[in-house]
Amino acid sequence: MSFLLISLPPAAIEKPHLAMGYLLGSLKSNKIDYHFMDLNIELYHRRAEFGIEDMWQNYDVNWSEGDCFRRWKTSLSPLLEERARDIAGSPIRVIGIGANRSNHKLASYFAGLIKQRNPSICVVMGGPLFSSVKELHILDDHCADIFVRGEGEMFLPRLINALLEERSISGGNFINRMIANKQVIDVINGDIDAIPFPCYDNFDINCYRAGFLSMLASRGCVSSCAFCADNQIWKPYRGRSVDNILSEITMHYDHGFHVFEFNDSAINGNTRVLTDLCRGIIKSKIKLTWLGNFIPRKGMPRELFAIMAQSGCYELRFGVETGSQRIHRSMHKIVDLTSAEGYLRYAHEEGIHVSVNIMVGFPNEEQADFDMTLDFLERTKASIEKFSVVLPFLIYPMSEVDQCPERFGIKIPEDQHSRKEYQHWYTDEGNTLELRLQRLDTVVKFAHANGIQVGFTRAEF
Ligand code: B12
Ligand code: SF4
Repeated sequence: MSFLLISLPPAAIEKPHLAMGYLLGSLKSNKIDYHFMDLNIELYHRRAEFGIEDMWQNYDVNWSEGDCFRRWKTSLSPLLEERARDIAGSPIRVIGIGANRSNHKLASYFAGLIKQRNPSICVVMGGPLFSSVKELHILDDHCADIFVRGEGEMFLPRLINALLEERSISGGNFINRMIANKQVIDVINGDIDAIPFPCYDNFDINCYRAGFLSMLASRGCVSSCAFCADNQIWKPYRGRSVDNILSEITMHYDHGFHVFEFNDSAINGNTRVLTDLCRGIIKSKIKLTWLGNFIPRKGMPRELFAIMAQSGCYELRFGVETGSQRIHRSMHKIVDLTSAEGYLRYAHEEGIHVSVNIMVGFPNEEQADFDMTLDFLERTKASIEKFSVVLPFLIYPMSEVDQCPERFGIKIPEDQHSRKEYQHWYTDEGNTLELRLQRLDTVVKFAHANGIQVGFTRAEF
């Protein structure tokens, strides 16, 4: 055994973490001698033992901040030290760790424990955290030997082979350089049909919800919303072919998986592919259930909703955000509100559960815009089952708004030390946290008054 991939918390607990599945699929098809340590699911199942029961709640707990950081460090250190000792004394020579905004301190700490005990082990870190230089600066210089930015599947096997054979990496499609005192390899993302299918052989599948898996039919997004980081992380938008997606679905189906959640930014990035995919599922006669995100943009035919329903679509999450087309223009979001009203109704008529994402308080949102949101909801409430996400506008790290707050008239208070304080931004026109919370409260009350479920919201902001 020469390579070890580690999944750290917090990561998915209902179904296996898709990125890990993809990386394992690629290691397997490249015949790398590997092992997988799913510390996320192990710790989740042992959470009571360590007094960290609440730390996966809504995936909204930041393990790298304040009290949470202190809590896991105190309770998990003995276990992590033991694991580090085991790894250091094993034949493993290269370790891969996936890091995100929430677990980067845990990733650095664990990697540090391993390196202290065996400095010759090479630590490779990858994951969505490294997409911007700003994020690279927050990491300790020595927590890993190599930082990989971008999609890992096609590159990691080449890197492991090179490291094990102590030679330089062969082939192209990457840029190797020093950034923020770190060796950073930027992978140039390629054709996603060429990526081997995810593999879940190494997961303890009984720990997850039965028959449930994540899928990805595309990477990137056809919209460039200013508040979102996904379009910055995944560039450019690339879709898989229908045959490729169908082959993967069939493979998982044959292994007993029949509920699929598409993690795509939007399942309707390419309407033709979506239509053909649904037709392909219907033709194959496999009975599955699926759900995904849907951008309510122009040009989605009525028939598409019928085909989606027939192919097993159970729920669509519509990124409506606001009922003001003016605010959509400011957000750079390609939503067409007139079409959106129709889509919510069509989906509901076809028996698809309609979830809607709402965001209040975009920097230039005025009372008249907010009233339009309430009017939109009033007109469409008969079709809506749930507000999947209802939030005050938050500045997401790496989004356009985060990178250029002044472009949106945003002022950031100087005394902010944490993500929470960062959300106290305001504009000279009177958009304050207090106002955003009032608007949030109005939408939540609207939901309760109309029997609409409320999913993810953050009342404490
Ligand atoms: C679906 C989703 C979830 C689901 C995951 C379901 C599942 N079973 O996989 C749930 C709800 C559980 C979830 C939880 C969280 N999520 Co989330 N999630 C997403 C979303 C929408 C899609 C993820 C996905 O499937 N991507 C596809 C896979 C293939 O990509 P990937 O994960 O980035 O992995 C690739 C590369 O990063 C790299 N890579 C990854 N790990 C490693 C390791 C090594 C060694 C190497 C070399 C490469 C490598 O190769 C992978 C394959 O190409 C993304 C947004 C997006 N479009 O990516 C946000 C996103 C990943 N989530 C994010 C966050 C912050 C979280 C949370 C930490 C929440 C929080 N507390 O804030 C938690 C926990 C993170 C986790 N590890 O799961 C951020 C990460 C930002 C950052 N800078 O770290 C994103 C980018 C959203 C955003 N725009 O802010 N998430
Ligand atoms: S908010 Fe949704 S539609 Fe907009 S860029 Fe992000 S993923 Fe795409």
